[in-house]
Amino acid sequence: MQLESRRYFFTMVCIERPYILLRRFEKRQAAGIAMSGKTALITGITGQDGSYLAELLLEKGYTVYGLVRRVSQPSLGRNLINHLMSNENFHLLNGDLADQNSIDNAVHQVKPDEFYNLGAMSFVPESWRSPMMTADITGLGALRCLEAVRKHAPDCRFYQAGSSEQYGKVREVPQSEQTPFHPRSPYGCAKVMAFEITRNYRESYNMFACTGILFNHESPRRGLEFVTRKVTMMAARIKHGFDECLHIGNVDAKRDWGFAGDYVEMQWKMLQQDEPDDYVIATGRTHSIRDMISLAFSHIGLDLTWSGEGVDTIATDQNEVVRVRTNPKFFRPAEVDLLIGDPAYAKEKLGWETKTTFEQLIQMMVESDLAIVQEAVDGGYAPPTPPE
Ligand code: NDP
Ligand code: GDR
Repeated sequence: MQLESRRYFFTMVCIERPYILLRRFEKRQAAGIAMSGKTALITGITGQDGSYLAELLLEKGYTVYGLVRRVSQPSLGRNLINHLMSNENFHLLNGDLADQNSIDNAVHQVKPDEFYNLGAMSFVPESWRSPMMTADITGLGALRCLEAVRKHAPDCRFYQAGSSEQYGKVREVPQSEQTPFHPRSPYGCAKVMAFEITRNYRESYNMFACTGILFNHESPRRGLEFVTRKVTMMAARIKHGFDECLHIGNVDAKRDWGFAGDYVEMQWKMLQQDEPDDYVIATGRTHSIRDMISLAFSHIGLDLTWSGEGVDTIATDQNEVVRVRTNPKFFRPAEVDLLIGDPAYAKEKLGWETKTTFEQLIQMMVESDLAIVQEAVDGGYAPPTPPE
């Protein structure tokens, strides 16, 4: 090495870099922010949970790396994390859950302390249309992440995003960590595979690998194709006169719905325990799709009365206008009729308490969608429409 470059190397590595880090540390301390000094790698960072988890970890002083798929229009699909792009501790890496090399490279480069695998093909109906892709991304994707961690960062703690869809045709009510699985969709089957391989890597390689079996959690950041957001956006559109009627599938299914912002904290907590384990995260309360629609529409001043059964179900408002119609195309080849989680173990071990009620959640989502539609009206452009 030449004298000049040695000098540069010495100044940069031994003096400037530690100085910069020390100044950052002092700045954060002065701002009252605890420095964790940890590094996390998150797949699915552009999704609902990924965006909330990234915010939480950055607040805790983590350096956060998110794995994103290359897209031809880089600004598209990233709107949930746009507000984080200027944070000096937030970075994106290109990668795909279908591609072992890209995950290996990311783990090798970042050497994370914690790895959160939130990436998935997560929309259940799509899993019947694309079962191979779902098995590849949602199932094998988890194995690819575990392999990358095993090879390149074996001490890294690993979180797998499990799902209540693993219970499917439920064997007991409520569902706990002991309830056997009976998935009802290719998506549910892929999540069971991911769950089992995560447990197997824990047992085979002594890895700190956990699965959170999370029941449905929603927020204003939920994709428009999922039922809660579809309903709250349609309520907002109806309120502003863009539509008259919501077209929906099976309104008799029941779900245990919580707030995503609360649930990501539990994902983090699972990795802070002394021993790795699997946990059910749920509210312990269930509501039908029908009740959720009635509640959402009450926030726009419509009181619904339901009549008919199955595909003939409709709901009219207080002025006899039909506001909900059932369409067979939204029914699934096999349905998960009833989900209600038993969060007792998470309560005991993680101190889990539901902070946001179902009523608060739906109100928050309707208000957010009313604001989005109002903004579109003011801006003179078309408001978002849930996909058909
Ligand atoms: P979203 O659908 O909002 O986000 C899915 C994420 O996965 C997106 O960031 C998406 O990226 C990414 N992704 C999809 N395919 C690939 C791929 N091939 N390579 C890399 N990334 C990919 O899901 P949620 O945030 O709601 O859920 C997070 C996780 O939790 C998922 O695994 C989901 O299955 C699971 N889960 C969710 C529950 C819920 O109620 N929300 C309940 C139980 C489990 P892109 O933006 O490029 O599409
Ligand atoms: P789910 O969520 O399948 O539980 O998976 P979704 O909101 O899509 O469906 C919930 C229930 O609503 C019924 N439903 C409809 N669903 C949609 N999407 N659109 C409709 O028009 C409609 N009408 C009725 C469904 O039949 C179903 O019973 C979500 C995802 O986030 C998964 O990734 C996650 O693992 C599970 O939650 C837990």
